[in-house]
Amino acid sequence: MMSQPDLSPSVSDTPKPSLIRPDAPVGGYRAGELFAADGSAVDRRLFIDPDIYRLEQERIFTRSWLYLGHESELPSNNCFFTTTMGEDPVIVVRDKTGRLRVYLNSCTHRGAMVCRVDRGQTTIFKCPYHAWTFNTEGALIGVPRQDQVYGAQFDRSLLGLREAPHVESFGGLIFANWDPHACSLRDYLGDMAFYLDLMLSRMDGGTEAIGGIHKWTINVNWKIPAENFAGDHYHVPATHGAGVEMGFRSPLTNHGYCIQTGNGHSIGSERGGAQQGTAVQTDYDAFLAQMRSEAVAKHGEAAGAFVPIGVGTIFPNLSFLDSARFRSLRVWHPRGVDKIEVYSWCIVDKAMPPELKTAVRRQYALAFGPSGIFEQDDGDIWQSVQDAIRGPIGRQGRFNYQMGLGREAPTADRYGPPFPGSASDILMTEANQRAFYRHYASVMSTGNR
Ligand code: UNU
Ligand code: FES
Ligand code: FE
Repeated sequence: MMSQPDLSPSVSDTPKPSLIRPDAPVGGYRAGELFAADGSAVDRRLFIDPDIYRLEQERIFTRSWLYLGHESELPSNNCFFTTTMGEDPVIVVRDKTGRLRVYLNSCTHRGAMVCRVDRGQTTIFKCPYHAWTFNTEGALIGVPRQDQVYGAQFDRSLLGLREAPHVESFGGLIFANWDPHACSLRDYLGDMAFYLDLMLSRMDGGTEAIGGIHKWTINVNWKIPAENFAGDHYHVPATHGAGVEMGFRSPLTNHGYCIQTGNGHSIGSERGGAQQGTAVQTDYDAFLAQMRSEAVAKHGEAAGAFVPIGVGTIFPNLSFLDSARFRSLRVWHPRGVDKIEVYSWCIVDKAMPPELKTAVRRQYALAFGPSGIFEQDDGDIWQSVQDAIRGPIGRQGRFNYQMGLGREAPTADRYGPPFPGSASDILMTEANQRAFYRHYASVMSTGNR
């Protein structure tokens, strides 16, 4: 296993993080009004102002690679599911040739959702409003009484479903991007791809999502959970104190890493992994040991410390939680400035024995499903944040992210090659949140992705 890192900050090897340009316009504001240059303070209006929210929808959610679902949800051709990219509803389909495609779930006639169910298998989408019908390639193939009511000059080929220009997957995770000029998903993930690989491709055959998707609503701005999962270990002893005391979670130490991998993505990794669950589950311990040795064989000794990998957020709103008991992916779908819909998946290795998959799913549901003890702890506090910043006084001032300032250094200097990104030498730091908001500020002010 790895040796303990030196805890003294090394000034010489601390990379200069990109700073927020104070004069850059962010909607009707200047960036300097909303952010400290290093991301260590963020204006409360970011979480409550509808104009900022509208700007986020345009600048972030139409230009970022957004996670839609797991490839295992589309096992055969003509399978589909529906979700949203920001506020825009989409249909994700594996077409008749097996290609993944994403369509705006809105009829080109007069806007109705052409698909009203969560998932299924079909060769056509028939709009319930006037019954225009589209195939899984998005083409308009059926128009009731077309000859009678539209005449000869009507061109169906111009009226196909609006299609997202880029759809790609990484390690079984399907993403799409509305921006015609988007970089590749691989480039967008950047150094995060290395760690995602450690989480998703440990075993031959990769992962699958099991047990459907949990969906629920929390009255909170989407950035609060995104920054929490970016690596807010500091909240664990307080927010989840009761669960820890009752033995449903291993107590937190300050040993681990907060890693910033660029583009606003980051990982928080508790050494050895959090044991979140109801009981000792020796089967999973044995399976983890096997996963760890495979990771070590592939990437060297230090990789063992990243199995399980911990928590993390992939900018803007995909988070993961890979603990010593289960793995979950979740998307914090924005539904207005003060509301989200959470989609949450339980992920397992296909190679796991079936009984272990069942046990893992149970541990996930009891800890981080919609009624899970830790999910409930977080959701309750997050709603209280939103309630406390709604009023005219509450929306004034800034949130604070000063913890662990200046302790970041190249990950490889601390943990050796091949580990990319920049890392803090302690677990309890807000380095990841600062990286999230520096990237957020850059996207919001320049529109760059
Ligand atoms: O419990 C959580 N939401 C959590 C735990 C988040 C980040 C780090 C550890
Ligand atoms: Fe962190 Fe209150 S102590 S929000
Ligand atoms: Fe939490």
